[in-house]
Amino acid sequence: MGIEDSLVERFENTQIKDDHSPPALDPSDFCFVLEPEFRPKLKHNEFFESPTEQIPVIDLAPIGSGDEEGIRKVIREVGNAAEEWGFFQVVNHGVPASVIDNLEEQAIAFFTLPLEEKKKINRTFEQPMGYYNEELTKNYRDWKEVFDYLVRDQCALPDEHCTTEITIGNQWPQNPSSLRDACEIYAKATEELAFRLLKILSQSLGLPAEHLHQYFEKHISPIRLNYYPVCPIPELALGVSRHKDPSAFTILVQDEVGGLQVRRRDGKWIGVRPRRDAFVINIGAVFQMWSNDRYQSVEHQVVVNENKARLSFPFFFNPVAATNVVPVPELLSENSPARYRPMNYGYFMRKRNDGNFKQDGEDIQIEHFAVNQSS
Ligand SMILES: O=C(O)CCC(=O)C(=O)O
Repeated sequence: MGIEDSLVERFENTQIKDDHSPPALDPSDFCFVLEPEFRPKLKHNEFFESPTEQIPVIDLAPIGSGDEEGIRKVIREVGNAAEEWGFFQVVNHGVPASVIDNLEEQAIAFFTLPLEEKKKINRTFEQPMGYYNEELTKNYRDWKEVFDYLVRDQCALPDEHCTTEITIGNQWPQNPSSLRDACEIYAKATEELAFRLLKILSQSLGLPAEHLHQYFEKHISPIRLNYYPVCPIPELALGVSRHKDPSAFTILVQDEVGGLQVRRRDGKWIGVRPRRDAFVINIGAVFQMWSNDRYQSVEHQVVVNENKARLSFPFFFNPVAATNVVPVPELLSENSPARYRPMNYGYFMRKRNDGNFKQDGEDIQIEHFAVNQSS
């Protein structure tokens, strides 16, 4: 039996246990199979125990408590984690567990619907919000299904040629009818957390708490419901291939299955142990530029498994499209000159979104805007 026959057989066996009909993902077309160098080294449930092999967990309880010393400690811890890891978890974050549980329940009800039903709100190039099961990361098909929606219901983005602005909005499914409510309640709660974190991150750089708020008045942040079905070939495919986020930062909640992996500075992959009471926060491209590389946007990926589907909900906190992202002038000096040229955020996002649909080369990265790089 050749590798192709063996993959098809493993896939068909998995489908007997799974309820999808027709399947939303089918590896027999090989678009999921990664080159050996990109295949996962660790399983979804393999974690290291030592503190240098776990991203930091930060308790946000002092924020809003009036405990000045406690607040300073949180700001220090966040700054250190953003510098050392680009990733950390937060507990006592203020988002009620019931809001997350309710969204999980509705997301499962949606993703376990027949494919034709989900495709009624299929995402397209022109309508980037809705359901999608064909996303590419770094030119490979991801073993995942997604539902994307905007936190603010509508936003303005440059068109395909970056010549005019277009307005995009949300698409909601009729079935399950309560998904929209669950999504909107989750968006409101996590948006508040995003603004709290924005203040902490600004202060951790020595800036006034609300220094960066001006870029988020009409922010263009989407939330994604990720559903990773059981996968017959978890050692050959990934739920999401290695990538860095184009956001300012990302706030993610994951269920108990595990699968998120982060690349440490020395190149070693580390599994992020799921915690029901925590959000995972990671620095994105925009904060890396604002901080002039003090904070790192770090590669991460998602490993899938043969036994249990997984859910995660990232909130990509994105500034308004018209933002010209540059290293914050207050953080620059003669010894620390700007490492980046101005980058129009709408242009950057448009180019990144194009990469989700096309299989033709590298995604745009902030390195394209590095000083001394040709554009
Ligand atoms: O599912 C996860 O834990 C991470 C998801 C992710 O990196 C993404 O959706 O960009």
